[in-house]
Amino acid sequence: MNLQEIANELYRHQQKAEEMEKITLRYDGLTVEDAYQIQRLNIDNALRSGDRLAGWKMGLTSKAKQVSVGVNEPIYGRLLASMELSKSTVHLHGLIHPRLEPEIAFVFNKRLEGPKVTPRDVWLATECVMPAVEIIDSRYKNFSFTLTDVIADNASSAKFLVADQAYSPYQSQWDQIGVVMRKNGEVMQTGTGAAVLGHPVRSVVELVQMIHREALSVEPGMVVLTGGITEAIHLYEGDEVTVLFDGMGELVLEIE
Ligand code: OOG
Ligand code: MG
Repeated sequence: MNLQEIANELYRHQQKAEEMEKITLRYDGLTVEDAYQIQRLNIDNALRSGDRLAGWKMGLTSKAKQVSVGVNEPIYGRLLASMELSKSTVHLHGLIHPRLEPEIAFVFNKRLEGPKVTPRDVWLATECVMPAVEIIDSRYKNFSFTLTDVIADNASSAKFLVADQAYSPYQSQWDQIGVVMRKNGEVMQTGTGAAVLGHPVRSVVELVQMIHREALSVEPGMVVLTGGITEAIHLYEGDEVTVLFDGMGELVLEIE
């Protein structure tokens, strides 16, 4: 099995926004470790063509997300600079079957590494916390995959947007932040920060421990998305999505 070839295939499908069969249907015996290796090789392709690693994302850190995709454990993915939206108008061009989910983002001013990192270490390394949304887009047909498939597909990463306003990590109890997501005025999903592993800081702890297995770390300046608080909603041209974070204003997205 040539992991580089699988990575190249996924990369092509990401670039062209063309859906594909699950890789686990075609390659027998792929492990989770292989899948993370494929993810890394895939991202190396992007880095070689001039992109930059902007940070990390955790996925499937809430029950709502796990149930909606039928995968029961947290995963991580890599965020590229090219995935970050700088304005609230989003073009669906280049996406296959995009969905949007509310998240809490951390930005760091110190390196975080090692197998024994604690929430205290995370707070000491955190510059700010921000409301965020992620647009995910599986490259697999019907948005259907196993744990191994979704890891290889960079945890369905596509785009993300963080709020204009940053907050002190100590401003809020991030597990108590309520979120209301509306589409075209209608409430679609509601949730609370605690949905993410009890507290979003736990997601950062888990990430640092997971990437330590590959001898990697969270670097100063990087952003980490801690995982969807609610189930993701489908996006279509013409939609207006607003995500209200208690006491922290609203993120508004116009889908074109
Ligand atoms: C996998 C990515 C999950 C999250 O925040 O839970 C994710 C998927 O749902 O396609 O980004
Ligand atoms: Mg997400």
